[in-house]
Amino acid sequence: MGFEPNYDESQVPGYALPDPLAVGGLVAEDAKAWEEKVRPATLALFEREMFGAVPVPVEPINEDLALESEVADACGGKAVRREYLLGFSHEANPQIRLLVYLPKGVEKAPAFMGLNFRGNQIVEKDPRITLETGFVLGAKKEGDNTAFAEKNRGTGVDRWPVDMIVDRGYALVTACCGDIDPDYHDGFKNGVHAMFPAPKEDEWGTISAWAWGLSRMRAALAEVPEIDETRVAVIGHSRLGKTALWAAARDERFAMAISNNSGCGGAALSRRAFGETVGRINNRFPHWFNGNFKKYGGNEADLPIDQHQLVGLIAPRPVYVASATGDRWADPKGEFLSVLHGAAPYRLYSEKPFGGVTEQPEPGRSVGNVMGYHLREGKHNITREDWGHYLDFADRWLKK
Ligand code: GTR
Repeated sequence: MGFEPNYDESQVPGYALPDPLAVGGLVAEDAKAWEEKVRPATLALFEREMFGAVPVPVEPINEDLALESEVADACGGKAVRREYLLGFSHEANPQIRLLVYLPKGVEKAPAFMGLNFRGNQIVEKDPRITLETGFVLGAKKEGDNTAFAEKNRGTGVDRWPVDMIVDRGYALVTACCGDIDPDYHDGFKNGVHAMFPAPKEDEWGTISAWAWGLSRMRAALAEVPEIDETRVAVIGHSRLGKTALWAAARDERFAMAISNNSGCGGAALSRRAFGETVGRINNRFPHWFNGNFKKYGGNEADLPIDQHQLVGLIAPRPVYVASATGDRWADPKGEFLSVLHGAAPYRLYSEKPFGGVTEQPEPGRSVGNVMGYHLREGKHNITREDWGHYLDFADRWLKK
């Protein structure tokens, strides 16, 4: 199979997108039919054909949140910073270390929750933040990664602008994605996978495990009195943007979702096969999606779903998708089109969910309504400019 990426708009194959309101013979004419029939049927298709369902554990798995540390002078004195350890009632006992920033003077803060690639110590150049000792992106699969993790201390300050976030009255919760599941193919033995039976063809890969971890993290926030766990926006960049969309689609307790440059398997329409394709992503990252998704490499037309429906599954909750001009691998146009065509379920709740937008806006301008979108000038990244738009959007929909 030739998987050379296509960057020529005229070479995008003709395609017909599945109707988000008519799935498996079920039709949603109103919000009730959407919620009771079409939404569950759509979610089941995404589980079975793409991300994979969470296997049933042998014993019920309970979680436990323990406070590890607290400092009152984080981020130049603007925030209280805590570390918590989220553990599970299983002998494999994977542990997720949460790094939490609380804005001062806010009683019950809404929060942004997102995973990071290289450990919590990237967020601030402060030696008191516990170093990630497990697998981090860019390091060796096995063995001692601590020197690499230490070298990356404070390198994520622009990606995680805590000053902006707490100034606007939001809390921030992050954890290393590798704490939930190390990002390499190990036959689903490490991370939280170790607490569950080996996955079948239709059961989870790494993205679904990350989403499961995010849900457990959100639920655990019930024990953090300064945060309002009913107002949590799940956010992610790139592969973690794919994860944020799936996390919000499967768990309606996330109040908002933000996908930054999520691309193939995230916001980008698979059928456009522009930049990264289903075949490429499955070849390079066989552990991200489930076994069934492998059928669709070079065969996108046979997918019973497309990514606009993933966006639609978040309805009626606010959703925001962002692209970057230099991130053609992630297909900015395909990311925009998912919001446009994912609006159908949203229209069962409000008239102009995307604010009447029909064309991809010029770079730098944020558009929409309860569905938001912007195209940033620049490369594949998440920046303070992106966060500025996300904070404005959250002010509109998450503030009381
Ligand atoms: C790339 C991958 C993308 C995106 C990106 C990232 O290698 O092809 O789908 O996930 O990694 O996560 O940075």
